[in-house]
Amino acid sequence: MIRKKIIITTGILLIIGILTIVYGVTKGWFNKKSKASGTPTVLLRVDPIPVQIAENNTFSYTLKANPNQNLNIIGYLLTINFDNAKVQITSIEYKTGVISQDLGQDTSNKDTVNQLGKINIQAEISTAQGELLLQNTDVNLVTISGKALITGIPQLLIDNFKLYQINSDSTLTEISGGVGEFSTSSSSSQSSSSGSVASSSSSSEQSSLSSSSSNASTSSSSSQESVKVVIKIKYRMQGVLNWIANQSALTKLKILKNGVEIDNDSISFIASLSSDYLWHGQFEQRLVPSNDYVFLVKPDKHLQRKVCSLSGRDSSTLYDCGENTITLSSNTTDLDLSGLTFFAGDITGEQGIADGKVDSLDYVMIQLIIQNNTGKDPTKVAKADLNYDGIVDTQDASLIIEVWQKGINQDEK
Ligand SMILES: [Ca+2]
Ligand SMILES: [Ca+2]
Repeated sequence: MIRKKIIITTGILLIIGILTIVYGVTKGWFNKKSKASGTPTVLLRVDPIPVQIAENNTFSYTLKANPNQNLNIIGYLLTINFDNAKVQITSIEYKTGVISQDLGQDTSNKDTVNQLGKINIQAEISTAQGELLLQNTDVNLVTISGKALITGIPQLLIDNFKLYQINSDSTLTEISGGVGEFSTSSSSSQSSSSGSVASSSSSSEQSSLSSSSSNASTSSSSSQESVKVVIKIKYRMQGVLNWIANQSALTKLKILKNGVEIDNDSISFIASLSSDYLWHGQFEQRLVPSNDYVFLVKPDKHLQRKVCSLSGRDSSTLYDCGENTITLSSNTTDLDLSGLTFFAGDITGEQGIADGKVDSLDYVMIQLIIQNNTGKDPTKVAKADLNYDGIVDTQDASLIIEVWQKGINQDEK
């Protein structure tokens, strides 16, 4: 009798226990950790950034993944498309995991790969517990080597990048990778890859309006005296289609005279958004009157543009000044750049600051803000609200895509 009671009691407790676990799983009790850390995102990039390769020369690129949080993966896949009339692949080595037999392709499939102009990468981790990718740390996935059949920049386009995470309850989560630099280069055959040229912005942000050009003026004053020039500037930012009062943007400026930067100190001024949707600002500088000036203007969060005339110009492509220069002679000069669009999106870079390129790092930063639902956080707005409407959202992300589609993704110099 007592034994029977114990069995029944144990049975009931067991059922309650199982029900509790089932309920807990459906309520996500055991999943709190991953919820709290936000949506996992993985950025894929190529190292080094492709540059021009001479005919018959070889190249070797490693695909590096960088997750925004620790991930325990059991596999990944991606597709790489290339122009088989321009490059041939000689080896495909898996650096993380091993090839999934009959699904992925490696060096043994290079004939098929070269025939089709397409590589299917599919890897699995051999251990059941998966492989840990550390937060904000590069991990090498695959190294692709090949040969250029004609001189040019090897264009390898990544598509369909996914990783598979194994969770603590043994379920799997599919994680889509961030937009890689490969795919950004697909939209701009000439300009993007050269975005690898380092553009170290060597500047103190707050040198403001003051005229600190004494070096330049004294050194050149032997031929001509410098005068104080006030330059009033107005310009347009991509995507700013609404007027919100009191919007301001730090704008950096470099002045070139006869192709040489006149001052080591960078100039910056604050531009304000007016109801004409143009940004207005002004600065003053001591300059020698001359006809060979060129300005480099870089508004906050935007790409730098090269300005070679006092009036605006069409802005659909990167600009070559040719022989054009600006003549500065009077004390007040209007620089009307309303015909020129400043392209949005340079908000970060590998060092965490704007780096003169609009690439996947900038895009991913915006996506993370959206995913973490922090688009109204004032620090995020200051950092990443590209269209100055007071929130970081998909419109800001779209502006970056738009820039890529135009094939413009770097500072003009
Ligand atoms: Ca950038
Ligand atoms: Ca916005």
